[in-house]
Amino acid sequence: MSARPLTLVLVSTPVGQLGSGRGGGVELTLASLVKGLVQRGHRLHLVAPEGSCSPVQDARVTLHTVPGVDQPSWQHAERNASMRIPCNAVLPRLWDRALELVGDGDALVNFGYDWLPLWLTPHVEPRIFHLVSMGSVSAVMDSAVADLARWDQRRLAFHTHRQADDFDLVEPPEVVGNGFDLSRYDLQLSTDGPLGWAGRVAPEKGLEDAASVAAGLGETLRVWGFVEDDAYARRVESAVPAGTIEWCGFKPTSELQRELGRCRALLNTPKWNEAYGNVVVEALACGVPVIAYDRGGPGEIIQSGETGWLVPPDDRDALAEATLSVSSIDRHACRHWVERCASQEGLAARVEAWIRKGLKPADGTIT
Ligand code: HBI
Repeated sequence: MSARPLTLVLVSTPVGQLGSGRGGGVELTLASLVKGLVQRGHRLHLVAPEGSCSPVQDARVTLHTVPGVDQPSWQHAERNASMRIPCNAVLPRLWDRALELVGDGDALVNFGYDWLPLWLTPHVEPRIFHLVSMGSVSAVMDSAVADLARWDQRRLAFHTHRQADDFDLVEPPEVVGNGFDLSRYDLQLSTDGPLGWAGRVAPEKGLEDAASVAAGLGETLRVWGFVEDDAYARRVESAVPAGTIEWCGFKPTSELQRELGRCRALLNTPKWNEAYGNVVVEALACGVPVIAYDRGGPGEIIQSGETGWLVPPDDRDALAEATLSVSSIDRHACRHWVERCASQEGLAARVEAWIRKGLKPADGTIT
């Protein structure tokens, strides 16, 4: 007998409206999951900051928005910074609304990387689940995750094992990967295109290394992404010959995939423990091999020699060397990996299984 459909309340990140790009990778994850869960017959309430747009127009998805001030981003806070709640904060309002809505629902799923929802979980009757969106960036968050893991680790899921390894857990982690609407990405087979780089333009993404490799090869590097840190972008640009970087800006998926798909390779240079690496999968979905530091999620996603090349972290020479061998990668293999391991259908199935497991009584009694 197929399990009955669930009613779920999904709570978005408090660091930006859905659709603004300010929420980073979690926006893409949420959009994929909303589509995938609806396709599986579930009913969704989506709670997000005022000004957000729903990723799908569907009678089974209801968007609820609340006003308030963005939560300061943890990834730009000092590791030992205190938890801050701004005046008129959107975060507590998101949770006021979510807890009101879950009355007729089965569970809440949190996509924000914040202390409050983690702390709340053992104290409220509704079942709250957390898809953790980053690796370790804050001591306050590390201990909140560790505390919840000791209360009931089934409430936590991660995108990759490398991300989960950052946290003090009590049993093997639930790893759900990520998922994309592959109908939005077209496989392109040209192998003589430019080098590309994509992601939020901020220090933890390591653009300077990719720019240096492109400059060393006498090539232009096409750069897509939201410039989050202008001073950093200017520092990167001034460190290479004029014209090395072609800034392509933050593009909607349809434009991004068309332009990105023309690249002969994507360079991926994370300086932090990237939880997953959405742009890596977006490139692979278009047939673009990825040359990346063997660090964080990208180091787990890329099958070196099959869908790209992994090189020792921060080794610019190895990155340049690997760029010369990218023609040996079969671009079909890049697309096939995504179809097998990162479709939105697959993600929705893995997330549903995670939630259903967590809804069972902890002592394993049969309900
Ligand atoms: N910081 N406080 C806070 N809360 C979030 O949800 C959050 C963040 N920083 C970055 C972020 N989320 C997203 O960019 C994730 O996709 C990484």
